[in-house]
Amino acid sequence: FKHVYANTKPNSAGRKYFAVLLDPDNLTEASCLNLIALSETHPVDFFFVGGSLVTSQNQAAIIHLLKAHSTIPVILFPSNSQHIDAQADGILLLSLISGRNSDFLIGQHVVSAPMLKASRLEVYPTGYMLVDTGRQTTASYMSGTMPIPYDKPAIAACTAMAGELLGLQYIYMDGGSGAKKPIAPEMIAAVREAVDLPLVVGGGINNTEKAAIALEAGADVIVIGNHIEKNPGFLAEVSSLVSSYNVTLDIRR
Ligand code: 1GP
Repeated sequence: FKHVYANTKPNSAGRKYFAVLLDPDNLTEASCLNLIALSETHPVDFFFVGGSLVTSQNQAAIIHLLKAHSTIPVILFPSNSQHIDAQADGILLLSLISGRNSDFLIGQHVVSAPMLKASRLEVYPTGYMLVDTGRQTTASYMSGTMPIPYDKPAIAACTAMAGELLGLQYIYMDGGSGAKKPIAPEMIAAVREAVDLPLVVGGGINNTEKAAIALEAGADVIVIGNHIEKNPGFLAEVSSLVSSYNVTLDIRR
């Protein structure tokens, strides 16, 4: 994931990336192996593992499967410090900068710091911004924070700027898993314009048109979970879309 930082800074004309979000609660060994097999023929850049509320004990087994059967980097997307797992390659160290809950801004990080220092996990300091996409999401409820209003791109831009000034190295804009609609392209573009950091965008992307809109607006990494769980073939469609952007980029070079 560090090469995302290297390849996308300082503008959005860089390579695009595709991350598949695997929620341990919604996966079986068979469905996970199926996604791994699909990712052999349809490139995926990263597997993100986690969710805002993980109730099963599956996470370690899922990561084990991924590491045993795939070379795609496995990156933790943790809801709290309990979900740190040293089998993974890296971790999005999320500071929930859209919220005002100190536990998710710094508290969980204090608890995690010694574990992270002692592990070999690569740490990606990420400004995490929840955006209101029409209904309360698990992430917003569980974190006890108010998401950024859907039609307020300036708030999103200022929040991202503050994250950048504080030294965070990635911005993740999330409409929440299974969001009714994705984040508005105007907001993605405003954040893109405001900061030089790699921009990760996810939540509610359930067709290639929505994926293309997010990429066009300035997302460097798109994250898709829900719709791939329901329809694994969508992985192939998004993979082709992202590859087509990168082929065009290679031709331009
Ligand atoms: C949620 O950004 C991710 O945290 C992905 O959302 O599950 O809606 O694709 P979906």
